[in-house]
Amino acid sequence: MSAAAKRKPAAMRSAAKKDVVFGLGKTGLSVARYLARNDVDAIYIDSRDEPPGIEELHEICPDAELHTGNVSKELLKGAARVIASPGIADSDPLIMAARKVGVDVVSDIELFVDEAEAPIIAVTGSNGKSTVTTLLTLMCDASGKKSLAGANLGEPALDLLVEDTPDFYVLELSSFQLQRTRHLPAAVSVLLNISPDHLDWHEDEAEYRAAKYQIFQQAEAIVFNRGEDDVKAQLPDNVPALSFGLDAPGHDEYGLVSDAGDVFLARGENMLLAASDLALVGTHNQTNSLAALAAGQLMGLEMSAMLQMLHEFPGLPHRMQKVGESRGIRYINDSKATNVGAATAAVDSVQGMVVLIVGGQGKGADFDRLAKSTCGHIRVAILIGEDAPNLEAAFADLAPTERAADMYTAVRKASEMAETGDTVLLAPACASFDQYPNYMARGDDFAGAVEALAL
Ligand code: UMA
Ligand code: ADP
Repeated sequence: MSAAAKRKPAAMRSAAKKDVVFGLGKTGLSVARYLARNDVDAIYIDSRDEPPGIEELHEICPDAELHTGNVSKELLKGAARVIASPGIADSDPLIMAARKVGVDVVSDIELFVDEAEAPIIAVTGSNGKSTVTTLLTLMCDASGKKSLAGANLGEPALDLLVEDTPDFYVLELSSFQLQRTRHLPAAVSVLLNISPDHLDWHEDEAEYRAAKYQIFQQAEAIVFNRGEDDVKAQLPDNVPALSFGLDAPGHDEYGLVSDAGDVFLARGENMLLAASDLALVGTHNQTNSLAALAAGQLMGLEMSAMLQMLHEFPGLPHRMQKVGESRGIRYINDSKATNVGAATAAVDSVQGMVVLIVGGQGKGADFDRLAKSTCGHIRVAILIGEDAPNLEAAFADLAPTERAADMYTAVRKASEMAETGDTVLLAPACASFDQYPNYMARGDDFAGAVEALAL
């Protein structure tokens, strides 16, 4: 596999025009560090009056030209290009102004691929990205290969470049990052699944899907979910593509095979591992495991090392994490289920009835899908956060609902209404930002509330 193709480095771009770095969060600061390392001046802007990264920007670049708050569109007219942080939507007036005058708007990932000296493994999907990205890095370790993981998960991609060149960069890529990346020569591109999300950022579902398909551009090899017909239709011609799915696999594909009452992860006709030997729980994690095996095969990793990892890796925090059990009632934290597809998968992976704690910021989601596909398993849905009224409307006539003003009230109500054998599941199908700084704080609050029940 070849290293990423090279283009003109930032330092050699026109000196007359400056890059505009838009956003002073984690991404913007990583861009500042990268430009400073390359001795390139830029103009920094952020639409907030007091963005979080001001102090750090001045440490990186004491003379940085910075504009915050109500930034003039005139600034964009003379820009070489805009390097925009992922949280800023294309509908932002400054992004629209830049495009109107023909200024290119790119992601940090576009800069990263210019410099990366090792093969890039690019992972996207509506759900399962962090799990598969982490699995791949663990599988690399177990196979004696060095990998560095980052982008939407953990460190911003450009910060990975300061470390020793690894055997592989494993990048978790969001639709926001992919939408502004038009040059991605990945050694392996993995598209796990697509279900609607981020409809408050993307214009519509078609635009969200198109952003996800950007992962295929210039890929040297592809891993895809053969259960997704729309994805199959997007596969480029003449690029090796390896599929995974929950059905029986064809020759060399990855899938599930039943034998004498047991289910096995299999490659073609070869049974690899009993599904019951996976440390991860849920059918969705069987698909994630199959996708990781397929990608790992294309990366040349050792099968036995990969299978050992699947046997050991229990999953990341805040994903189907058991945080308590009492009176035969289990409490599971799946705070990272921030969209309808993830919450549906979480409910599906639970045996027995579910008391579901759900709600937050819906990002324009269609909750009817969630209510219809889960109602048979729901004892009661306890509704939290900003979108509680929309969830109440969606669950009306399908499952009982209760509102709760905060997590402690939600957990107390859930424990009162759950019956022996039930699971109390936090799978919010929403972002957390109306009530919490992030999904981790929400998950911690849930775990704290469960502990406070003094089980
Ligand atoms: N913002 C403004 N004005 C600005 C700049 C930002 O209001 O001028 C706001 C954004 O609207 C957003 C917040 O600030 O609400 C943060 O945006 P950002 O683009 O500065 O975010 P970063 O700190 O750079 O973090 C981003 C990713 N965040 C988003 O995509 C929203 C992080 O993914 C990622 O880990 C990080 O880059 C490093 O690559 C987080 C995320 O929530 C975990 N991602 C979404 C998800 O996983 O669902 C896609
Ligand atoms: P991402 O990084 O894409 O958000 P994670 O691996 O962090 O993915 O998982 C987030 C949530 O999505 C999990 O808590 C789980 O509820 C759900 N999930 C994980 N993998 C899948 C999958 N393959 N299909 C559907 N839902 C999934």
